[in-house]
Amino acid sequence: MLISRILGGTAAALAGLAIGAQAETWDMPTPYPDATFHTVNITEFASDVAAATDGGLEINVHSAASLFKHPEISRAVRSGQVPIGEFFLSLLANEDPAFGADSLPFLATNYEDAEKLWAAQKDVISELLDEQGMMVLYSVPWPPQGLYTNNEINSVEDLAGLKFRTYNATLEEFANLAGAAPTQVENPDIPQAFSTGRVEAMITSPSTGVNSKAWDFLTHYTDIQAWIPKNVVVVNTRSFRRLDDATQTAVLEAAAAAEARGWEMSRAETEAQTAVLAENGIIVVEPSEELMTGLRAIGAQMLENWTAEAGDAGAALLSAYGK
Ligand code: PCA
Repeated sequence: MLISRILGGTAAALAGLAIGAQAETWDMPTPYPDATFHTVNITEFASDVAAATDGGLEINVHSAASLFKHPEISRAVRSGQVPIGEFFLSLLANEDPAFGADSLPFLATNYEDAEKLWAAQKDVISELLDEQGMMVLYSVPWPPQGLYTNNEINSVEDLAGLKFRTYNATLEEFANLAGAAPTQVENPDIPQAFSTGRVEAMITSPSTGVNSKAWDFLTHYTDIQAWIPKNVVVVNTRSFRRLDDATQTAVLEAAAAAEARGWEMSRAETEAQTAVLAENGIIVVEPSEELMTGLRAIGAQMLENWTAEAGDAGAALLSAYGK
């Protein structure tokens, strides 16, 4: 009795060890809160990987920049501190302008064009990340970016002097050209930045407006549909290669499914979350012709600056995109 119990226990312990030796856990830092559709999609990606590998690879999602601050996530994956992570693609525009193409105002403003732009960007970006020991798993866009304010905005002049929340260098340039006063605020800090008066206007998606309860501190949403920026999920190449073949395949298949699902979620969010803004009292406005003309002029100026900085590689990217 006793012996069999001991032997049974040992067998169970050995089985546990065997599973323990094979199973791997990946910590995955992401910048956005749990309710954000990107995070929901990533959670599903993680459970797809766990299911396809019978628990052999568990991805532990650390949302809302809880493990690394957003600007540190790409470096954490690059250095192998974590094997996988998500970040806002255009944050890397300071390394190469190609990363910032999707944040240029009025270059791609609908999903069809956003898909073409991603097709034109993907190889260039994959190569740049490969040089840093990273691989692109997939990329998902935010809905078209709109303008949140506390008054009706009829022209670019109405933006003059507004304390403007920004999320990357491109948006900062935009705010400066519009005569506003840019301040970088990370996504999870938006409600506090508005309630304490650090900022009083922003450009972002209906999704982020809803996730940050914009109606608590803003009154107007002007649907300018200015650009469609993307998040990207990357892995450290060495961490990926250490996985056995079947696990690598499971990750790539789950990534392809997450990309397709994410683009669908994004499209669906555009209308649904704009409606939620209105339901909560935000006045949703179609932009005036005067405002759009002024904003497009800023976009043209920014594209010119970008093209000058991006040189031949930038020209090739734009021609692959069809511009
Ligand atoms: N939401 C993110 C980035 C773009 C978007 O729509 C943010 O505002 O932080």
